[in-house]
Amino acid sequence: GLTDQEWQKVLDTWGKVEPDLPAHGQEVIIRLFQNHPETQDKFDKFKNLKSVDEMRNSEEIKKHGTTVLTALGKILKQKGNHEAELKPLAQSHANKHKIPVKYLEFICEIIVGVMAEHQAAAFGPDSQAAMRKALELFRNDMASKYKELGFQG
Ligand code: BLA
Repeated sequence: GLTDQEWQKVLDTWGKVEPDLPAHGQEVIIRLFQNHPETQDKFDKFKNLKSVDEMRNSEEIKKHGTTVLTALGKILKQKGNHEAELKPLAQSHANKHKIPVKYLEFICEIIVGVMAEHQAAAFGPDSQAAMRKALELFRNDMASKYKELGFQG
């Protein structure tokens, strides 16, 4: 787990991201698709988007990015006691969307990268390390739920 101090750092930085979730979310999804094109195939609704320009102009991408970061923010605010938030998410991601843990790793690393660029001042090395720990906890707990559900992930 994380210390109180580490959670404090995670939530302080998240507070800087929150006023502009759509811009951060849009950037995260576009970068995910650019760096790991196989992830785009998981989205029926985004399969038609070919260029970065098309992605930038897509309101749906912005909307999905906002959904992702809103859900993640709710999880982080539980400081590890996120069972109620994680359960439905693991269920949909195992049974319906079929998202491997590897893809969760991809997006988590991209989230850290986007935060580092957009929030450089608020996101020093200690905060980055704390955020990585929090995201690792999220992924590990998703992975255990996947196992319970029989999804190899
Ligand atoms: C949908 N993803 C969702 C939803 C939420 C999240 C809340 C809508 C509700 C649901 O279907 O359960 C949450 N998505 C997240 C979070 C992260 C994220 C918290 O990416 C990351 C921190 N989901 C993934 C990854 C992919 C993914 C890595 O975690 C793709 C590589 C896909 N999420 C995905 C898909 C949908 C979805 C395909 C359905 C999209 C739709 O058709 O509306």
